[in-house]
This record gives sequence, structure tokens and C-alpha cells, in this order.
Amino acid sequence: MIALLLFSALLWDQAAAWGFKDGVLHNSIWLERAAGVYHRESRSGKYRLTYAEAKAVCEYEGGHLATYQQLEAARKIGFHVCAAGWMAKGRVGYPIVKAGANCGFGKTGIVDYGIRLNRSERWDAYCYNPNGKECGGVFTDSKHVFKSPGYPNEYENEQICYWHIRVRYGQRIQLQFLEFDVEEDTACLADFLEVYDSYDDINGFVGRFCGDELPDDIISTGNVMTLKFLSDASVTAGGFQIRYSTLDTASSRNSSAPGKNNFLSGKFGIM
Ligand SMILES: *[C@@H]1O[C@H](CO)[C@@H](O)[C@H](O)[C@H]1NC(C)=O
Ligand SMILES: *[C@@H]1O[C@H](CO)[C@@H](O)[C@H](O)[C@H]1NC(C)=O
Ligand SMILES: [Ca+2]
Repeated sequence: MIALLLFSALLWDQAAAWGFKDGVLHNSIWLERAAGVYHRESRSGKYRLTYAEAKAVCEYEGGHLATYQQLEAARKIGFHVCAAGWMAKGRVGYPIVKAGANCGFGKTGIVDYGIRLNRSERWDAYCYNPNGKECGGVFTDSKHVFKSPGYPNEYENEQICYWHIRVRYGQRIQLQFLEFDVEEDTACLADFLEVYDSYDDINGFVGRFCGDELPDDIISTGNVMTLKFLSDASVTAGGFQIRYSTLDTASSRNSSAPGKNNFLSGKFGIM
């Protein structure tokens, strides 16, 4: 325990970039989930969230910090994560299904660090959002079609999805919008799809899309791309299907087919 805390103290020292951009709280991808519970770490790494930040992340994504009971219910159906996170009421712990020497002190159950007096400590977060649908993920295939959660049905309120695409170094990613229908408002503040020409949702912002007009194709400058979909608490729409495919750098440099494609300026080989 003491060793673990010392180790965490080292990690705390590196606490960094996390927070608001354009008035919106930006956060990490979510990793595993069960029974409405999911584990979140900061995009900048493990153990970077204060209690207030952890709470804000879960609420921004339409849920709240999981209670001990919700985490235990998830654990009972196989939710196993080797990382301590904030729960409701300032509690910290993590769910262990399979005993192992490296994690959980060889026990199973919720490894419980108790209610923390110091809410400035930095851990991950366990959020609970019973309405969140399975969506997003990390993709490395050379082509794939993404769909909004629940497609072809309308997406639901309070969803958040991240799709990270990483293809072979030297390749570019071409997004082609097959279907697109997202609640429309002038600044796309309610529901939106954002595209980033990078492996996170901070750098390389390309655009924010809503409404029912098909966006033009988008081609990455490097071999990575991130898509983020968020829906707010009311009004849904038909959703979207987006195909990505890969282009070799040489052929994508060949500008014999200019026009429709939004070629992006920028560096090659982000990552
Ligand atoms: C609370 O935790 C933070 C982060 O580890 C630390 O910097 C701070 O000194 C702690 N405060 C107290 C009162 O222990
Ligand atoms: C570019 O495209 C043209 C026509 O499609 C082709 O003739 C040419 O060889 C290509 N150049 C490169 C560098 O791929
Ligand atoms: Ca909406």
C-alpha cells in the first residue's frame, strides 16, 4: 500500500494538460464498461484526475460517478480493471475479478481505498451511465464503417463515443460520409460529430458537424484520426454511417483528382 502510494505520488508530479477548451471539458477515451459502469482515465494518462475533475467528466458524459454498489454489480459480471478510480462520495477503489499477484493484493472484490479526505489526490474515475450505448473504439483495419450508436435506429440522448483510427505509417485516412443526420443547431452545440486530424480530441481540429447535409470527404494528413460524437439531453436524429479507407501517401500526394476532397495542411506522421 505504501509502495503504491509512493508510486502514485510520482505520477501525480506529472499531472498535466486536462481541462477545458472552448468551454467544453475534454477528456479521455473510455476503456472498458459493464452494467453501465465504465473506467476512465485522463487522456494524458493514468491517475491524473482530482475528485472534482472525475465528477465533471462523468457528468459531462451524461452520467455520474459510480457508487460502490454499482461498481460491485459490474464486477460481478466480469468488470476487472487494475486501476484505482474515484467513485461517488469521494471513495477510491477498483474492481478485481481474477486474483493476481500484480494487482489487487491477490484478492478478489472491490479493492477499497476508502473515502479520501484529500480530494486533490489524482486517480482515474469510475462513471455510471445506464443510458450509454456501446460505441466507439480503436481501429487499425485498413477500412471500416462506423455507425452512430443504435444505428439504423436514431441515436439516444446523452451518448458519447470516440473512434480512434490508426493505420499503417505512411498511409492516410479518408473519411466518406454515407449517411448523416444529427440534431441541427447553428453552432452544433447540442449534438455533434467532431473530426480531429490527430490521435486525441485536442489537436488537429478539422470540423464539427451537425444537421442533415452530408459533409465532404475528409483526408488526414497523417496516419491517425479521431472522431467524437456527443448527444445532449434532448432531441435525437437518425444518426450516421461513415466509411474510412486508407490511401497510400504517394497516391494521396497525387493531386490529379482535386476538388471535393478537403485535403488538410499539416505534418505527416503524427504519432
Ligand atoms: C492532497 O493531495 C495533493 C496531491 O497529491 C497534494 O499535493 C496535497 O499536498 C495534499 N494535501 C494534503 C493536505 O495532504
Ligand atoms: C498520378 O495520377 C496520374 C493519373 O491518375 C498517373 O498517371 C500518375 O502516374 C500518378 N502519379 C503518381 C506519382 O502516382
Ligand atoms: Ca440532442
